[in-house]
Amino acid sequence: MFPRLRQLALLACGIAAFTAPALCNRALAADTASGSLLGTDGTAHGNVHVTAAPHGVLVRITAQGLIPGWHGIHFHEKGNCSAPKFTSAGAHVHATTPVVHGLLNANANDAGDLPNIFVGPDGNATVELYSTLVTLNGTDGRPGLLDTDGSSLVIHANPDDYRSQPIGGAGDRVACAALR
Ligand SMILES: [Cu+2]
Repeated sequence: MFPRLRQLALLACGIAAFTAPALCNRALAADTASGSLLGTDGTAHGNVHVTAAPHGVLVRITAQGLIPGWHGIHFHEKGNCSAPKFTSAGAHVHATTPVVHGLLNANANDAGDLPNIFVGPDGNATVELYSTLVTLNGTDGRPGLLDTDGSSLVIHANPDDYRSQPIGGAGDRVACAALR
């Protein structure tokens, strides 16, 4: 929501809180989140925007300066992208354990799973993706990206094979965006 609209929603909620609390909760929940993609040496690599959809989230990634080729990406469970290896971002977003990874795995329950992105010869990638495995605010019993410790989007060095455990062979974490 644009800041001005959000301000108006907050004002309207102040007035309507007694009559329509459900509507107010809806208006107050964030409907977008974003973060800057950082490399392990702190280099800026673009940004990530997440928009709440009725049954999941839309993700737009605009990345530069990456190594060309396919890269696995996932939602990780903490909104903390600290150098040098982004282990601070934690494991993948998940609702239940043990976590079984892989978009092509029949037993998967890994809510952080996302399709690979392709970085062109110029080092750029511009993609829009959709996931129904998470929500922005934890609705429908699915993990919320904006929970108390936040979340991040991590780009890995290698493609995700969508099957092997625990991260599809995607390798090192090469870029990370803390979402807020
Ligand atoms: Cu990952």
